[in-house]
Amino acid sequence: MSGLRRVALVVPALFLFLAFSGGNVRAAISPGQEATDQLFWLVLVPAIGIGVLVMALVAYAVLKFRVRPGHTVGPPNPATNNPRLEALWTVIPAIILVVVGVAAFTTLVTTDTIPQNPDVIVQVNAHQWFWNFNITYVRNGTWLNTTGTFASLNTTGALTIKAGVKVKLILRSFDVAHSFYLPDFLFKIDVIPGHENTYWFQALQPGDYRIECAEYCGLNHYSMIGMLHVVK
Ligand SMILES: [Cu+2]
Repeated sequence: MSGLRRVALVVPALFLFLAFSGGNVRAAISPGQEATDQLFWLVLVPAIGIGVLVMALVAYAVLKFRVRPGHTVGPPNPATNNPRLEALWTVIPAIILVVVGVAAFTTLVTTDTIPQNPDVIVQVNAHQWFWNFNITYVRNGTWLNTTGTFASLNTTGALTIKAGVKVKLILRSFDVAHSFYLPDFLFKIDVIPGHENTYWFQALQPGDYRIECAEYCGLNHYSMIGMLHVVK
């Protein structure tokens, strides 16, 4: 086996190994995070393979066809117009684009379909410079909290949610534009004055997750940090 052929086999194998071992290290944090990560690896691994192949072909052509003593003139009748080759390099990228398009669309269906019957509705109120949460538990279409004694719970800075419940978010800003960012869940949604945005998540793993503001919103933007506590 030639050195070049060995590299052509080992490099994609290495990337596939890294992709699948890296992708499976942590259990899914939410359905949206899992779908987004899968799409990321599905695009990244072939993209690296194609990138390596193109760079290898460029390096091969540069070395093989460089101008050097005794090799200053090209072949007398270079081959042109190869319909088979042209069909291949049109059809293969088209197939890749269709696969990526379908995968991206199915990912969006998972991440952006807000449940019709959420277990909890959280109104996220963005202020300069803190997050305030109005938490309402929804059971059988009626608005109740866990104990059934009051309609909602209001907290600032931290939000506690049970693992597994479907949470619908209604996001409002009371001053300037902010952005509600849950890095571990791989989602970010704008919070804009005068407009309500809605989104959702379902936390699958108990733990503490950072909430950040991802839109520069003034002097203390950096301190606009909150915490999502997911409990069993
Ligand atoms: Cu902000």
